[in-house]
Amino acid sequence: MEQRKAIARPRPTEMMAVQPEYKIALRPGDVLLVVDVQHDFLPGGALGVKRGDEIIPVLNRCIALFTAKTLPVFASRDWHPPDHCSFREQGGPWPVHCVQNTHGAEFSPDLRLPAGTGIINKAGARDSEAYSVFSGTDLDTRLRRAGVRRIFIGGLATDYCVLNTAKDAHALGYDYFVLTDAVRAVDVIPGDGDRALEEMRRLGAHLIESGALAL
Ligand code: VGL
Ligand code: ZN
Repeated sequence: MEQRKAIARPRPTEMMAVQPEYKIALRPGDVLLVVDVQHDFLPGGALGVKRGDEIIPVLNRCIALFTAKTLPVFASRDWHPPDHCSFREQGGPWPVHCVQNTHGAEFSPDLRLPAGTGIINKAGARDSEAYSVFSGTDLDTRLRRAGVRRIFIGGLATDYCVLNTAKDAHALGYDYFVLTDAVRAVDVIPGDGDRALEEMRRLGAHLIESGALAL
């Protein structure tokens, strides 16, 4: 009998993404939302997300597509005061990260944000955590003013800010897409990122690879 090699099973993230031949043409009403691509969430940072840097070239290609169609790009920053309640010193779960006006809170210089990018600072109040980019910000107002209907989401981290942003996008009635090759997870518990993607899919998120975006 011939011995057959085991066939690698696709990871859930890959199975849930649409096939590359599936194309989504960008149109007026679309926005790209780049979540928290800041030094502290990148490898070597205070709360570095494993392989988080791999999403930067992917996001840069997305930014180029949106810019080519003169569609808006928004970018969020986790923007904590030095004594934020999410820090361990205050009894929270995280190391000190993304403190306002520090190097760790700056966008990666490799991320090519276009002139006119809408900047959203979040979680700036000491006593409340805010993972969603909608939480305590004017993002919804600004998107509505810009006539946005479909939100394309990439960034960090899948299991925290991306997940909670997607939940709010759902609650607010937007059509929303998660760019599966443009997100990475903290994975405090292994599989958190894949479970977050599954939860978003269940809520109606379209999980797509960035290669599906077309002009
Ligand atoms: C985030 C943990 C703590 C995120 C922010 O941007 O996903 N995660 N603060
Ligand atoms: Zn934070």
